[in-house]
Formats: sequence, structure tokens, C-alpha cells
Amino acid sequence: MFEHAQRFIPGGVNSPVRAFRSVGGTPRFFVRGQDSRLFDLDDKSYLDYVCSWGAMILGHVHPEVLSAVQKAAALGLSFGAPTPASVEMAELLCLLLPSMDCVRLVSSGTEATMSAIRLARGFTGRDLLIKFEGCYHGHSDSLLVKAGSGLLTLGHPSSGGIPADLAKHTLVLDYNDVEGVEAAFKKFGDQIAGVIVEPIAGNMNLVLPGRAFLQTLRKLCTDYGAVLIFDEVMTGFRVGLSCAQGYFGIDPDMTTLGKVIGGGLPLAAFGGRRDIMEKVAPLGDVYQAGTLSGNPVALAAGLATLKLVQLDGFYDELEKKAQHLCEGLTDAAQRNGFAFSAQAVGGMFGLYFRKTPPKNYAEVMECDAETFKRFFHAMLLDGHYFAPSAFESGFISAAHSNNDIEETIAAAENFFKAATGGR
Ligand code: KE4
Repeated sequence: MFEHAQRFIPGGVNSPVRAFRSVGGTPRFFVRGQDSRLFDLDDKSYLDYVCSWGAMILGHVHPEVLSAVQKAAALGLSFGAPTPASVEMAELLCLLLPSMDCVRLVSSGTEATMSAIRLARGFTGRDLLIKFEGCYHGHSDSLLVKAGSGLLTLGHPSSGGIPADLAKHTLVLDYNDVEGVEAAFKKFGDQIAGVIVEPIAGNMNLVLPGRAFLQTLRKLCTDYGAVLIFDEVMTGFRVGLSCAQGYFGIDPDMTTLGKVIGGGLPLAAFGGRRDIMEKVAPLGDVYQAGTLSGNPVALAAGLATLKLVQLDGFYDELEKKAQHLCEGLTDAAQRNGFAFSAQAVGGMFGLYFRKTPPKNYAEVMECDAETFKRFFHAMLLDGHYFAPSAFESGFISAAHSNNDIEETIAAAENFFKAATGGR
């Protein structure tokens, strides 16, 4: 199937990470999901720790989500016009995230962050954007930029097709480097339109923000009139009901959301302070639009999902399971002499072939990616599907049972016991 796919789809995949390039081997083609499991073309089952990169927080084919989607679909798939459900979702997001006065719905995280950046530039009349090495915010042009050669030198394209003239308006700093951020604001302060950050980094594997990092971003953006954008596409309703901003008690000026809020269907959002959001067309001169924005069927999946995550104890339960997995894997690895660590926040986790969890991009790069590859394939063969990259976070759903997790820990134990050269 993979060979056949490559005849019609570049690399045989519709998103690069799915091609298994960083772990080698042949990607699995899934045909259905059920609760905590996925089933491939050969009907082999896998415990799913990717959860569609975080979206499937309730597990696959949750009956209440499925029935909401079926009901909505029977009433029409798309109207390209306002619907009551879009107002219900917008109101719910603003209720759950007090930092958001109003919000616009879009269809992907990339659209959300691309729009938020354009808005920050339109609102401030400035061009310069700050992002951090190792953070991923989707694939819009201003975000596919890597750090300049020296410290505080303006960015260069990290992808083909990005004009250097555009990339130079993005400054890439080190995640958790408080001094670096202070120096950047000192040097570029009144040119900075905004700072976009993953408040818990999940795209270089899971990296937690240092105590002062987010507070420093908040203070400097306030002092210099720059827009602080928390990209919570991954952390939003994944780490807790008040997202990462509630977890750390910091209000950004704007927030981007995705994944969980769509319950697996294409739904994302950008929102924030009213004075900023009022710059968006048709109120203001920052244009943004979308044929399927606020799609009624996607809204049905998202609203059904967000209803269920609000149930008492949902996130405590989820985090307990994620921590159980992390502790079990760490214990199995370390007892067999492997340099291994793991950590969980809410329903997302990081596994590292390194003695301690990395605190920044450079430390992430020290993880033993070769051993991760061996771990990944041994677990895949045994029916446990982790993200096919050492530099991605893992996810757990409410459908994962403790037995599922014990099964995964036992499989890992077998790998660590059998694998020679444990360090
Ligand atoms: P999408 O355009 O893929 O919906 O969202 C982009 C995005 C924006 N911001 C954050 C913090 C994200 O994590 C993402 C997407 N995350 C990746 C996982 N590393 C999606 C998987 C993929 O690219 O196929």
C-alpha cells in the first residue's frame, strides 16, 4: 500500500512525519480506531499513543461524539454561513479561557497561528516576530525560519520556497533562554510585533518552560507593546481545562487552539483581547477568511468532546494514567541500565533516551535517537504505537485503561531486557 500511495501522494503521506523517515521502516496504514486502539490494514491492533497528535483525547469512536457528528451531518455538511453552533463554541472557549474576549474559528492550527501573527503585525504596525528553536507552529511562511548564524541575527528560511526577505522578519531564540529574550527586546524592542511560543513545548518532544521564562515573555511584551501569542494548538485542553495558560497562571494577549477542540475533525481557532481581535475583517483591516471555518460537523465533534472533558476529575484521571506510563517505562529502562527519563503534564508525555528530561533544544538533541528507533520498532511490532520520531510528544486518551498501560510497560520491559548495550 505504501508503494502504491507513493505513486499518487508525495512520499506516500499527507504530512511528512507520517512517513517514518526519522525512525525508518514502513508506515502503518490504519483503517479504523476503537477506544484506545488503532487497527491497520491487516487488522493488527495497536495501543495508540499518538491519538492523532493529541486530538483524540476521548479515544476513538466515542459514542457521544459519533452520535453528535451523525446528527449534525444529517442536517447538512457545510453552509458557508453563520450557525448557532459556531456561537456556542466561541462562547464556550471564551468562558474556559478568560484571556480570550473573542475568537475566530478556522480549520487548522496552521491557519490559526498564521492569522494570529498577521493580526499581531496589523495591530502593532510592526514586522518583527519572535519564535523559539524547536517550537513548531504549523507551516505558514513566517514560521518556517531557522535561527540566524550568530545570536540575535535575523532568521533564514528553514524550508524551500520561503523568501529570505520574509524570513528576516522572524527572530529565532532559544527556548527557556531568558537572557536571550531580554537581549532581543533590548535590541529590537519597538520593532517587535509579537512573540509566539508553545507554553509547554511539544514539538521537540515535551520540554517544560523554566520558571521565569513565560513570566519574562509576559513582562517584556507588556513593557514594549508586543503581542504575546500562546500557541496552545497542542496543549489546549490537553494539559488541563484551563490549558497551559491556566496551568501557569499567565494570560497571553492571544491564544491559538486546535486538535482537541475539533475532537478529530478540522477545527482550530485564534482569539484574545478584544482590542486586538477587532482589527480582523470585517471590523478591521487585517484580512482573514475560510470557506469551511466553523464547519457544523466539526463543531459537533468539538462541542461533544469539550462537554466530556469538563466532567469532574477528567484531567486528574488522565494525568494519573500518563504518569503511570512514564513511571513504568522509566523503571523498566533504568532497571536494565538504560539512560532514560520521562515526564507527563495532563494527558501529554515525553519519553527521552537521556538521564533527565531535556530543558531546551540543545539538550533534546543529546537524546539517543538510535536507541529510540530500536524501542519504537520493537514496540510497534508488539502492538504499541508511539510517535514515529524521538522529537515528538506522546498522548494518552481517557479510553486507555490501566491494563492497556500495564501491557505497554510489560512490552517495554521485554525490549529493555532483550536490548543489549543498555547504557
Ligand atoms: P496543524 O496545521 O497541523 O493543524 O497545526 C499546526 C500546529 C500548530 N501549533 C502546534 C503547537 C502544533 O503542535 C501543530 C501541529 N503539531 C504536529 C505534531 N507535531 C501535527 C502533526 C503533523 O504535522 O502531521
